[in-house]
Amino acid sequence: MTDGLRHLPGYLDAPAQYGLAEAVAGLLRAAPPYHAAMPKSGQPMRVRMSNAGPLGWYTDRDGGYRYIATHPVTGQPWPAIPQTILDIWRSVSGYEAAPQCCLINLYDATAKMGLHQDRDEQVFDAPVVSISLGDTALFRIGGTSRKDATRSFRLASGDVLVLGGAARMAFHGIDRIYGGSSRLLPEGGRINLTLRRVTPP
Ligand code: MD3
Ligand code: FE
Repeated sequence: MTDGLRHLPGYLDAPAQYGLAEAVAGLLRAAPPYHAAMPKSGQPMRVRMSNAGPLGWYTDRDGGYRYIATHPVTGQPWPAIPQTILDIWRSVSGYEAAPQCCLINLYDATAKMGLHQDRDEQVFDAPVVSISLGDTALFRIGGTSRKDATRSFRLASGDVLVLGGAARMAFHGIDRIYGGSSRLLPEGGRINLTLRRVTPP
């Protein structure tokens, strides 16, 4: 069902988590978070987002899901992906080239992300690598059809998830955030960093 999924609980120790949280705070000063909007309906997503890297994932009512090279509000290029994050990709992805997108998802205690596939990329041979910081999330993953059975597990601060093989195209989402479960982030909530290769190397 989820061949190619690797869950690495506690991959990052506490100092590494604090370092990453600091790095993300810096990225968000350069590229302030926003609410992206669903195609056609224009319904804003619950999660606030921003990006680092040459290509940022974005959606709005008229343009739909896509990758763009500049911040939708400031018009500036996205900040570079910090070296510590590139090092994590290098260590776990098994992929020859660097990720082009580091999507930053910001969850408050009430935010969720509905079941979806990641399919806006030009290449699917690279895994997706996800890093969790802050409050624990309840993650759900199924198969390549929306109707397939799903299973759930928790993603805690410092966990890394590698989605390769069949899991790369699996439906997945975040059903809930356990508010107050971590003290890493002063304001609470959860940060997810999702690393993706978008174009062929
Ligand atoms: C399984 N993010 O940004 S991370 C996303 O926690 C996204 O914010 C969720 O889904 C989050 O697209 C889940 C884990 C994850 C990320 C990408 C995947 C699981 C995945 C791609 C394919 C299959
Ligand atoms: Fe996703």
